[in-house]
Amino acid sequence: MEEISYSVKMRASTGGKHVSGAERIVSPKDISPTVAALARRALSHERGVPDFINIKVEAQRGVKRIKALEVVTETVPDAEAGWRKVEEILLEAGFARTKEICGLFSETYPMRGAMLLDADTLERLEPDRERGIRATNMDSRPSPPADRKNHFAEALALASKVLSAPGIVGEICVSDDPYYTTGYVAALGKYRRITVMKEAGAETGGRIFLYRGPREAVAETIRYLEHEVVVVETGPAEKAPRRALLKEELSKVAAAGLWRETKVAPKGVASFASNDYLSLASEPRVKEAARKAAAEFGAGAGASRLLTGTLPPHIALERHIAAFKGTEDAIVYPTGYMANVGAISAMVGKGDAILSDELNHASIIDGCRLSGAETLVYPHLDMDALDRLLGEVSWARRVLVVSDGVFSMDGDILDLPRFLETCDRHDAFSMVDEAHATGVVGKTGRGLCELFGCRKPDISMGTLSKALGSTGGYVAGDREVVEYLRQKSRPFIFTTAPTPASVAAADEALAVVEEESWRVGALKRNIKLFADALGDLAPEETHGERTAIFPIPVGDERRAVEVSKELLSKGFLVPAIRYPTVARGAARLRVALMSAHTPEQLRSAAAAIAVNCAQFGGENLV
Ligand code: PML
Ligand code: MG
Repeated sequence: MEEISYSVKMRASTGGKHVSGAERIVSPKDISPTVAALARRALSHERGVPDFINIKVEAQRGVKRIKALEVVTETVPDAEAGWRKVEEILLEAGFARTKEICGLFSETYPMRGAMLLDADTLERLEPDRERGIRATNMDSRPSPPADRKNHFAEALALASKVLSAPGIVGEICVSDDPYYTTGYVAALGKYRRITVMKEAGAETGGRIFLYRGPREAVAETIRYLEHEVVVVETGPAEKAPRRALLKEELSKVAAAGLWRETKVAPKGVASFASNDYLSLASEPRVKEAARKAAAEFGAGAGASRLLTGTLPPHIALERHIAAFKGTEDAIVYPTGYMANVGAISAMVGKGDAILSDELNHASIIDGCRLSGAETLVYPHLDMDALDRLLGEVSWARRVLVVSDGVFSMDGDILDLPRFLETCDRHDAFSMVDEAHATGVVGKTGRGLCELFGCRKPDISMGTLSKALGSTGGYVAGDREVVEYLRQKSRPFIFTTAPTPASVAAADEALAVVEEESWRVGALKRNIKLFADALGDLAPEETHGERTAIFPIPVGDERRAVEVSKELLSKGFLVPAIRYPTVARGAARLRVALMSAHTPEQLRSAAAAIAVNCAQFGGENLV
């Protein structure tokens, strides 16, 4: 044990409001790195940059050493179950008025320290109710890194000190950090971690210390809690078993209302959840093409494209896409996701820059990450911001600007002429993802260039999986660009070629789109009919055009799921879209229209949506 120890305490605030606080007890040689680490911590708190950082270093003699409480993890599915667990533990530990004790958490959030409660009479014993009791002057061995918050290690040290105080028989803690949902009950020598004690985002929390003993001894208990210097020996860090870690993460997902299921489309309901906009997945011509290709070329391609996996259907489809898009060449990937990841990561790398719209699809974001280029995110559809940012990346060797053409969760459309003009002026590569535009936007469904009557981006990406009813992704562009991708794009090179059936199906679907122009026309009529029926709930048109995607804002994640369930019970499948697909608190219903919807289905769905969104308050509706 060190001869003299020093306590190092950091408090950071902005405009008098607490931002971050932490403390360590260290030997003299560790003062300087600890001060540095605590300063870094103060400067990196998500609550913001502090304007005042106070770091106090004080010699402490007579440091007391105690053992840490034993840690037990209680995995619960949600906060309700978490609180049932708390009551169970309190009963087991011999407390009678468990409900009343738990109920007092409605008063702890504004307090700076803990509530000190007589465990039996529930009398409040803290001299200053606003301030509460602040358990400080403790650390653990080993001590967790000081430069960032470790909720668990710091709470374990605190709880161990608190339970070692004279007269203290228990502690209950709910984090005051809105997104930290794990809490604990300390009693009978154990620290029982409860995986969920509040809903994510809830501004609640606090601590209650339970006391049993004579009133005359309370002052000594408070002195011990606030001033006695205690080092807690935790031994080797608790290694949560691998499975327990996964369970804990899963219960957090559930508690936040973000649980997802793989879904089978229910029978007998009208589905507004499909991207099969032109109903080509079930078109007999398309299915027949898939069947024939499988019969002739096999179920799988058997190798990657650059070995022997390239078969006649692959060559035919790439030519057909180039003709349809009016480009020199095209390259096909097994999925749309791979097309984005593959194109972006090949076009730019270290030393390069990407400018990416903040609402771009996850596959674009993943492509940016994989590329190793510096990614700058610009505000949604803000071409002035894009222009400004492009002026700031002159250090980059190559610059790529990437945007969805139709945004998958909002259904709005990129101003392609301005986008291209801006990219050209700064000599940046332009890339547009037309996953939700192909087969939908433009008079004959050829996408944004057709809508605007403008030239093509350097990289026109799209999928075969939505309006084209099959599966896969493509990039269309000049010969040089496409050839470059064939040589450099790892998701193209290092994977087995797409199946003959999926490729032949997409090829046939393209032919149907070209030959049966009524399909695109029917989809456009349905879009107009639905927008009229929705009235004020319909999103604004962009560039005089609507797409097949209608977002209906709800806001709260759980509420969006409730509305979606309510609609399903009325025969309409309209999915709720939640974080992480969209931002937290921006949950919505997402309606996707198809050419095959009947006018009656569209009108009744619009009416049911209007009723249900009003019924749920509608305060988030614009
Ligand atoms: C806090 O510091 O906000 C309280 C943290 C409680 C930690 C619970 C745990 O992870 O064991
Ligand atoms: Mg806290």
